[in-house]
Amino acid sequence: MKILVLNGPNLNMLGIREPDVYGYATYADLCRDIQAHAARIDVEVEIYQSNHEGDLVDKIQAAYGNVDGIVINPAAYTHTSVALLDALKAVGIPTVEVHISDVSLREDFRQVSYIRPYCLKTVMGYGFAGYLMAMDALLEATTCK
Ligand code: CA2
Repeated sequence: MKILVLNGPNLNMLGIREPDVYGYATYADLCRDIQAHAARIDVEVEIYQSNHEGDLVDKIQAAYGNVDGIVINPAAYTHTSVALLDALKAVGIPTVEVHISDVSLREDFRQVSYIRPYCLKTVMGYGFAGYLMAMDALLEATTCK
């Protein structure tokens, strides 16, 4: 099984500011946690981060036929991007939405997620562990079919 983990804008800045919301760990720490979990559950993983919406759309399209599941934290694009929703719908790959913070407890503008209706589930508020929970959910969903 191959999982693609996609991260949106500014997540490469983790650990640098807003530690009260996102913690002190860095993006490199997040990637290490994901790689270690992939090895534990015996799945292949590719991790990709971009600050550009079109790059994320391109990566989703390129996953078609090559990836069994997608974990995505679209960051700010969560709340704005019909393009990401359309790309996910176009490829039809099982997808889990992740947020490090609990967006349900934050500003009104973070209450909207354009991709959520497409996703198998949303994991929010568990920090980096949410990514690992999302990987487990995809493994379970795709092996229970
Ligand atoms: O909680 C999450 O994972 C978010 O997707 C993070 C996004 C935010 O726009 C979403 O509403 C919720 C922000 C990611 C940017 O993270 C920063 C990293 C370092 C310094 C400031 C922000």
